[in-house]
Amino acid sequence: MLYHLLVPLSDKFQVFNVFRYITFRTIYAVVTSMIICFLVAPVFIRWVRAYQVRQYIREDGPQSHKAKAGTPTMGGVFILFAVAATSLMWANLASSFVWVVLLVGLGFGGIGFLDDFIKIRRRHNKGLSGRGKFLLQVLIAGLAGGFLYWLPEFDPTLTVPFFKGVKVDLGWGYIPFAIFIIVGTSNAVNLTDGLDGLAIGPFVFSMATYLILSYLAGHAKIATYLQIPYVPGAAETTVVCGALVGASLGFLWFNSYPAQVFMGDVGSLSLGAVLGTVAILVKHELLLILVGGIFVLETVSVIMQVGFFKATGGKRIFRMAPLHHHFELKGWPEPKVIVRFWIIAGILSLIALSTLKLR
Ligand code: 57M
Repeated sequence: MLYHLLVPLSDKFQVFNVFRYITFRTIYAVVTSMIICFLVAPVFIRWVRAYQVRQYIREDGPQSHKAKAGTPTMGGVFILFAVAATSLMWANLASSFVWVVLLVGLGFGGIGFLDDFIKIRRRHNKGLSGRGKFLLQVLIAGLAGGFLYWLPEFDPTLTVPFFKGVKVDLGWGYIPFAIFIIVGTSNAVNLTDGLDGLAIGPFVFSMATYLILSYLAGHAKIATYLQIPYVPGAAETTVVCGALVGASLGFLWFNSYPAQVFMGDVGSLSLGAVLGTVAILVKHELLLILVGGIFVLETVSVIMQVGFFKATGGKRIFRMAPLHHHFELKGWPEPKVIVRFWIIAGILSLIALSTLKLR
């Protein structure tokens, strides 16, 4: 909004020229969405307490989680509100990339909201059916993938880290690939969100990494110098990434141990889907394996545990999956598990950025 209102006035008021710059608008998108979270979260937490929108703890979980029963949940509602309001305020709304990210986030947030709402209404930790949730996710991700595939200025080919200039043309197969990335990342973040701040911490590192990558990919000279694909229009995605980073930091303020609020599926599904979508938009999809390494590790631990459990008639590789529960049951205090996962997430983000030079 501010971009459209103030840049045209920059002839008369020179100072408004600053609103042309993506760096300026991104910095203030981070600050704005964090402040919105600081203002809205306390009101939201009081409201959900009053209306009993509280977490039901599964019986088969770690005993330490019993104390968490009743923690307000669905904090993802104010994360999404902060991101949407900030993007509308600071982003160039003529950018189709901005709308793809926002609509995927709101779509997956709607699925998560429905899931959380059913859990609360039925007073236990089982919400939407797995199949129903999955089909809705595939539908929204498919619409996003299809839109990008047919978007004239978007090149629907796959780039490979470390190999400059290598492009894999999947043809219309790009659409199921995009669905896999978006739905996979969404569910990976969802699985990870099992300890206070455990999902949002690595998400801040991942989204900050893609904030940098979207800025680099969106500028022809920089992209050419780094020999990464130049993606016209990707730079504007940087502003939405800024809103996501700011809202995540604002949420972490309240979700840090001991959590005053959980994000709920409305938060984890939407944030994961948005991370996958941005990775596709800036054409660094495969790098997500590194940037989102914590989410990958957590998901792989579940696949290994369930697979081994079925193959051996009940034996387990880990004490419990996902991986964070394994360390909890090994006796690591919750904060130690959380901060160590953050440290790994930060290192993985740095290594991912280093691949820009390793080409
Ligand atoms: C998402 N949700 C948390 C909260 C959060 C196949 C199987 C691996 C699936 C997996 C599962 O149920 N995943 C769903 C994890 C839940 O958090 C809520 O869900 C939202 C995110 N979707 O925002 O609203 C619990 O996590 C804890 N929590 C915190 N702090 C936070 O900031 O402490 C969440 C956020 C909350 C709270 O206790 O209630 C969850 O874990 O359900 N299943 C599991 O993760 C279960 N693992 C399992 O079944 N392992 C088996 C399988 C793989 C064979 C095994 O290893 O043998 C474990 N999770 C729990 N109890 N809580 C074990 C059972």
